[in-house]
Amino acid sequence: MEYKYLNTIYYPADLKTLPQEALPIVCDEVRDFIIQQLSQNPGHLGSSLGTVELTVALHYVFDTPNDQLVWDVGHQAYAHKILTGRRERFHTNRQFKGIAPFPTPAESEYDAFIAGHASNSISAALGADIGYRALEDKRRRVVAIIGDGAMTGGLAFEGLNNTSMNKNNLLIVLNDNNMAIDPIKGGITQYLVDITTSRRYNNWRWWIYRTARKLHLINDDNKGRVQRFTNNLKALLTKQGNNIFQGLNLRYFGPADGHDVLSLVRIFNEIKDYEGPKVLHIITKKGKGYEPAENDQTTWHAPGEFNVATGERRNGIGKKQEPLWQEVFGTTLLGLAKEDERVVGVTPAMPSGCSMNIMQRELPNRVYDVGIAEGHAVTFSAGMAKAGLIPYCNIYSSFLQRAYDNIIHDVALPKLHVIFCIDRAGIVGNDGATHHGLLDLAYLRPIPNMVIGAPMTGEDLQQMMALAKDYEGPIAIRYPRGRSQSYVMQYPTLHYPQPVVGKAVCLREGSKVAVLSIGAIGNTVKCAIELLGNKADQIAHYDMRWLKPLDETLLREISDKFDQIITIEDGVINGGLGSAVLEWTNDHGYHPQITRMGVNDQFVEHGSTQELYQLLCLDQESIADTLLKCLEKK
Ligand SMILES: Cc1ncc(C[n+]2csc(CCOP(=O)(O)OP(=O)(O)O)c2C)c(N)n1
Repeated sequence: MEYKYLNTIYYPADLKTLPQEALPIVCDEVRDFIIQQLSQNPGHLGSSLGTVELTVALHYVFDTPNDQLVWDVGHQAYAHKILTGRRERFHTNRQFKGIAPFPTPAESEYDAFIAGHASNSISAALGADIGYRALEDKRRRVVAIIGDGAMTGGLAFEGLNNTSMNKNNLLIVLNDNNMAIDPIKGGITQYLVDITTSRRYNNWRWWIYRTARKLHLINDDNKGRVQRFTNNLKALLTKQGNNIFQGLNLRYFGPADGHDVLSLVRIFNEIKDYEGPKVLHIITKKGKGYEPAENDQTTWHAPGEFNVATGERRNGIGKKQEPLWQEVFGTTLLGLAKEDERVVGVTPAMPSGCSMNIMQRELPNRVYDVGIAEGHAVTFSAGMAKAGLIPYCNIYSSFLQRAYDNIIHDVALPKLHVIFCIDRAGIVGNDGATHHGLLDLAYLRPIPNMVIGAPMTGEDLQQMMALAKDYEGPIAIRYPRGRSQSYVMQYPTLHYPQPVVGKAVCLREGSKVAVLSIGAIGNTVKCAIELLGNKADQIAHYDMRWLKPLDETLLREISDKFDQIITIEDGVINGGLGSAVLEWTNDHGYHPQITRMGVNDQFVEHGSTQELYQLLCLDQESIADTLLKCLEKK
């Protein structure tokens, strides 16, 4: 595309050479560029369209990368990438070996922190600000940019609290579009809607502050008192009490129009060198500048490919396909909830992502969207279980990491009946390292009282969810992103009983090597075995179904019969199924040769799931190769 200004901008230094009057045009061009690019190479559209003016103004005013921009959830940072040396490679965004989906310091010095999981920006930015001050590098400014959705996370509040306790110059930009992925409800959101401010007040306050400084009436000791005084002045002028930020002794500016780039430039120029912590509250619109995205913000958070002119999405909609795993979860949960009034759903801000919105539509009072608050979601579920409800708490595998101690302390130790439905387990694809769900099997296994299951098919998921309802105690069911497979039923020798906790299933008898898989990767194993032709008879395949408790009876049979065992899992091999089988055989005096297949000790990059499984040697062909090699062993 021919753009008057954008084609000449490679880095913020180029942007800074332009006159201010050019900035609105630059914003239009960046916005158009994002829309055109994402129509062909899918990504997070709505949030990034909402931050175009903010990003242009930040890079125009601040001295990046010396000054640090800390983005919270980097899905809003596409304009930032485009203006910081990655415009010409932006068509590779999220692709295998292309530029990373989220800000990544290893990729660019302009990316201050990893930003895939919400609500970390204030803490990280505060630490950096204090660090630079401590190291006498006071010229560096640090800005945290956080959305109102991310602001519902407890970590953000911990950061705010600490910001008010420390000497720092942090600037927090609160990007308020009144949306997360789904509409946000809750006290904080309503509160932000209610905040108003007067320009007159801010001018007054600045004047008082400067005059008082000159007259030496303000020093570091009494600054807090002066701030409280000016806050009270605001209360008088605006007929409103202190807002939460002011209550925390943070200077509050706004709300400002987050789509008026010139006024953002003016405000940043004015406040960037104010001493002390400060919050600029801006109002933006998710999907700004592209009508379909403005009108249906949830769908257009990450719409897939689309036709720019018509707004038609090309997501295979209308094609008959296997249901998504999340849809199996959503419909099953609704069915269970209709049968049993104790069943409730809990989600930390992902009702559409995990398909709990299926139940939300029919039984809205039985679904609790608690905000981006995984730890709270878990402890809240514990409380519900204590009272006798049966909470199905659905959290993506990688986000559940945020709630580790809540699982241990609040659910497992008191042995409460919380059912964890762990979506996006395994490789998730283009969202990359921050979002892969590769650790859950390993991090849940050591927790006492925890039961861990992984269905191989959609039917298995349904059965496990139903079984979990009547199981007393914590139980986790993990399943992947994407479409569920149902072809396990094609096994000729299949004897497939109703699931029982801790009972594995023999999918195929074999004479020489036993393959033990867990979860949906068992489907790939099945195809790999079929690739072996007449050698397939030598391979036995077991779907372990439960990582904990392990099916010890079956393990004994397998260990008695085979001296070669292969374990395969869609997660790290440190601590998962392979480790469990190794430990069990060792502890019970068996010494088979065990080949553990899974993800080695590494963070996995981004790319399509197919590319990544190949990279990890967990695709059909690689698994078939490993099987062949094992068969060739004496
Ligand atoms: C810890 C964590 N939980 C959930 C998510 C999934 N997630 C990604 S973006 C998002 C909404 C963020 O809302 P907001 O901060 O307001 O940004 P917006 O998308 O509105 O620009 C959610 C819930 C996440 N990235 N991290």
